[in-house]
Amino acid sequence: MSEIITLGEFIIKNQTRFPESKGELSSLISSIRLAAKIVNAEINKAGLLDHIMGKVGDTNVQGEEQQKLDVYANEKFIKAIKARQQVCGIASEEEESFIAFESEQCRKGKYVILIDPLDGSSNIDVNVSVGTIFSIYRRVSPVGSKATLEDFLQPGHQQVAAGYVVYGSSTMMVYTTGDGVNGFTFDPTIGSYFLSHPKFSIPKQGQIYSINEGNYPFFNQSLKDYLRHIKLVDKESRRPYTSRYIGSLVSDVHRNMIKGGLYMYPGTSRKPNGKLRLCYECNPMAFIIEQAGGKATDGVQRIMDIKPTELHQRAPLYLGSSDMVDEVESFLKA
Ligand code: P6P
Repeated sequence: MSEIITLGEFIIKNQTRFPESKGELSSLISSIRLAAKIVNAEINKAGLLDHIMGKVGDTNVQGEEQQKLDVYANEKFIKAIKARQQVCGIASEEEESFIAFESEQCRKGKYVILIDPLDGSSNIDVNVSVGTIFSIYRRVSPVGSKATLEDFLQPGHQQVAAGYVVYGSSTMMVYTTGDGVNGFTFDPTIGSYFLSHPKFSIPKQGQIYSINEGNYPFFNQSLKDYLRHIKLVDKESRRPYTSRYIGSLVSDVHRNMIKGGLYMYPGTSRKPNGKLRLCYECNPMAFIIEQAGGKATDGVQRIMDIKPTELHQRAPLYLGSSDMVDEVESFLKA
């Protein structure tokens, strides 16, 4: 039995990696831990309490129906993060613009955070797993001033931390601060997260591919050629691959992290930049995947090298096992 380490103990043990941060980053990650517990408790009751089921009637900045739980999750994460007075601002999928925290203490914060508070929320009403995604940067604006948009539009390789919470058959928090990826499973009987998946390492090759093939008519020919290739029967390369698509980025990526695989949300003739948002979905997942030994590209370039120009901009995403990303890129670049 490996050593029993709580997430709190792990955060403290690892904060020595950021000598310039006097525990700010630890406190910030800890606030995410707390908010995830609160959201998890509500998600687990979603089938019982109609006040959190279904749609809130509004649409978010993406024009997507807002589910009541993603509004709830957004409020809880913003409140928990703001209360720690460690970040100067936050950007969220559910907020049109970034929020610059006004207090003097917050303006001294060295970090900004971007979140997708409840990704895959359309799955809530059908009891399929959903997730939270977060990304943390050092601010580029002067400490003591108000956060600026530039603080949030940094390329992904500038991230100091990124992670996700998957509210699945069990609730897990998986995150990196640039020194590998570790997974913590929540024990609701104790109310703590325990280290359950130390040092994630995604297999270089896998046989699982995740894509919404309902969009096939709108894929470009090179992607269609790849999808045909992986369906051919070839014992040596263990083709045909297996299709697994949950419709929840966090869940599909989490499975691929463990078993190996490739998640794709490509650009199409209808949506040339795909559906996923660069700043708070693609970049944090790319940081995590690369730290676990995988790859993440937009089909042409490394996701984390893209310089964002808009907070909610979208990017095509291919991420997972490095050999599988290389293989699909060989078709896309042919
Ligand atoms: P589609 C959820 O809305 C999400 O952002 C990801 O979590 C998921 O992988 C994808 O969109 C599903 O999109 O178009 O296949 O339903």
